[in-house]
Amino acid sequence: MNRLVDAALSGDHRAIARLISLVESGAPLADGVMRAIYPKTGRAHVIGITGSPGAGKSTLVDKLIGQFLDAGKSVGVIAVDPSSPFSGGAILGDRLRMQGHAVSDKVFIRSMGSRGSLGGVSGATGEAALILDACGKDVVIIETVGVGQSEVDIVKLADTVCLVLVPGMGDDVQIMKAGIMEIADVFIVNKADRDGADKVVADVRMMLDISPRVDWRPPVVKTCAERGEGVGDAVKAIDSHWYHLMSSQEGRQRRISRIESQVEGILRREIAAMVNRVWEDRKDHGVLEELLERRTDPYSLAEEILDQVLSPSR
Ligand SMILES: Nc1nc2c(ncn2[C@@H]2O[C@H](COP(=O)(O)OP(=O)(O)O)[C@@H](O)[C@H]2O)c(=O)[nH]1
Ligand SMILES: [Mg+2]
Repeated sequence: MNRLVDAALSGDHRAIARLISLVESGAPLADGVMRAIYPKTGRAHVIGITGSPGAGKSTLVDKLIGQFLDAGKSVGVIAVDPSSPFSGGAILGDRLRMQGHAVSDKVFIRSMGSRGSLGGVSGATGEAALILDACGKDVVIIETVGVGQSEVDIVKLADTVCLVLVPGMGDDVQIMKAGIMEIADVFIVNKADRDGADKVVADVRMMLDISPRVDWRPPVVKTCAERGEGVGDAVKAIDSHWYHLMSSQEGRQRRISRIESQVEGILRREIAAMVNRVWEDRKDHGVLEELLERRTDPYSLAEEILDQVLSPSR
C-alpha cells in the first residue's frame, strides 16, 4: 500500500487510478490512503464546471486542458456522469471525447459515477480531487452535470465554480435557479455561435448588478467551445478568480468551510455505518416480524439502536 501511495505521489498515473478506485469502492484501506496523502494536498487550483446537460461542458473542459497544458500546468480531470439507475455504471462518452489529451502524462482524466448521491457530485469526488492535488496536478477540473443540488454541492469542492450557460434554453430559468447566482465565480456563456448569446450575457450582468457579491464581481465570458473561441478569456477569468482567492480572506474562508464540510461528511458516513451494522443485525434477528406484530414500534427500536451504538457494551 505504501508503495502504491508513493508511486501515485510521484505522479504515476496507473497508481493514481488505482488509489481513486480504492477510495471510490470504499475499501477499508481507503481511509489510510487519505490520511497518508492529506498533508500533501492544498496546492492545486480546483475548478468546478457545472451547467445543464448538453451545455458543452466536456467540450469546454477539453479546450481548457489544452490551454492549461500550454501554460505549462499539469491537469487532473474528474468527470462526474449521471449513472444509470440500473447498473450504477458511468457513461464513458465524455472520457472518450476528451481522449485527445489522455495520452499525455500531464493530463489525468477520470470518469466517476454519481452513485449514492442524486445529481452530480458523488461521495468520492472530493477524495479523488484531493488525490490528484496530492499527486502534483496544478489544476484539478471537476465537471458535474448541473442538476439542482449538485450545482450547489460543487462549491464545497471547488475553489472556482464556473457555470456554463447557453442561449435558447430558457435563460431566465437557468440563471435564476436557486442558489446559482451566489455560487458561480465565473459565468461562461457557451455556444456563442448561436443567436441569443449576447442576451444571456446581458441578463447575467443585470442579475449581478441587482445582487452583487461583496468582494468579487464574477466575470461573464462568451465561448464557442466547439471552435475553441473565447477559451483563452475563460482561462483568464478563472485565473483572476484564483488570484483573488489567494490575495483575500475569501480564499482562506472557502478552504475552511470546505474542510468543515469534509469532516462533517466523514462523521456522517461513520455514524451511518455504525447504525447500519446494528440495524442489519436486528433485522437478521427478526425485528421486522416484531414490528409487524406490533410487539415493538419504530421509535423505540430506533432509540434502542442508537443506545447500542453509543454504548456497545450494554
Ligand atoms: N453550436 C455549438 N455546439 C457546441 C459548442 N460546444 C459544444 N457543443 C456541442 O454541444 C453538444 C454537447 O456538448 P458536451 O460537451 O457533451 O456537453 P455537456 O453535456 O455539457 O458536457 C455536443 O454535440 C457539442 O459538440 C459550441 O460552442 N457551439
Ligand atoms: Mg459532459
